[in-house]
Amino acid sequence: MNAKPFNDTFLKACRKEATEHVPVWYMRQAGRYQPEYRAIRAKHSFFEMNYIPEVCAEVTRLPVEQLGVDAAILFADIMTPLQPIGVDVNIESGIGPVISNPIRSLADVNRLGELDPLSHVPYIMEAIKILRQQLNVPLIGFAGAPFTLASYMIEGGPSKHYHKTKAFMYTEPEAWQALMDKLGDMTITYLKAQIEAGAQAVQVFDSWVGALNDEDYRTYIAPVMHRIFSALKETGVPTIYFGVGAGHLLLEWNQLPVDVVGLDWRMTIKKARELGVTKALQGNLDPTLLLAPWEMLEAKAKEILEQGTEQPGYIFNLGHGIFPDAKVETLQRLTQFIHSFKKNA
Ligand code: 1CP
Repeated sequence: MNAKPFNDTFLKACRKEATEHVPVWYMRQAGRYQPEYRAIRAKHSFFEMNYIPEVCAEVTRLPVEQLGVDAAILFADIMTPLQPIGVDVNIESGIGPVISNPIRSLADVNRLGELDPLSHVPYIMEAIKILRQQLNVPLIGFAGAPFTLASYMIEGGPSKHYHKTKAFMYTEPEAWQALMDKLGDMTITYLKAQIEAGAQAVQVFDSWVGALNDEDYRTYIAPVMHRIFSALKETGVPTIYFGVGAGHLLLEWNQLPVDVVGLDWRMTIKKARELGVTKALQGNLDPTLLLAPWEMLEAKAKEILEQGTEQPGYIFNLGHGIFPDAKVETLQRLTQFIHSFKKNA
């Protein structure tokens, strides 16, 4: 369907191979900042957009066609596999995921079912297959990491301090472990199914794990993340791990069998390298700069590009998702700027 040759710069960068230009994609590259997205969203609930593979594929392709990015990310949510295992979740406009039956006990954890991707989320697998026919850039599959999923499942929705989640972790160690085991299994099963269907890389979003200090991360989270990335390694597909405000965990992450580490804007790429991070890196423009004057945005992007290209294995991205008030034109101009960047020019 697509006459353009396949653009593999993103996959090469994941493997720390040299690339002719710096590859770029943006977290939340499909979303409310796009008039086309808003028009489709006006007709469907979030999950309906997921359930109809053609709509899911169309929304996934939007930013590839509109911005010219080097990778597509499947249009779904980290909550998508939770409904079928018994989590009553809705995505509410302007809020995010809201869960009516939050986890409060070991009994609640034990009630969660097991994910069977082919029967529970066949529409995701179908959307991936359609996209592989249509795209000339790699398709990134994704899932939420256990801590981040657990935070929604325990708090019942978005949270600032994750105090219910952390209190559960500290006071119900057996239930916490059972929950991490279940969510770990689910993440592995779900991502392997996405890879089987055609996803060419996978990103694990641990957006909120930065709420933990490094010692708690080692105790409560590192084992399940190790298990997830070890299982994915068998597939040979590149893996990416991302979190917000998690700079203090970078050395823990560097020990995981993951290929790429995603940084937010709080820590520079230079500093991450100085700390001893040896993985390929992805990031890390502060998304609020998309709302700043172009000259400021360009100067910051250039600084990040210079730091990122010090070593092979660099993918440009934002430090977190695009805000709804960003402009399509700004992202188009930024993408062109990144693609035309030449080291030491
Ligand atoms: O284009 C893309 O990036 C692909 C689609 C995608 C991805 C990768 C969506 C669509 N969600 C996600 C991941 C996701 N969902 C994360 C990890 C990345 C991150 O940190 O942003 C998280 C934490 C969620 C949970 C979630 N879903 C939120 C955040 C709430 C909070 O706690 O602050 C929100 C707002 C949603 C809804 C959602 N998911 C995706 C979109 C486009 C939207 C907005 C839906 C709408 O139109 O109402």
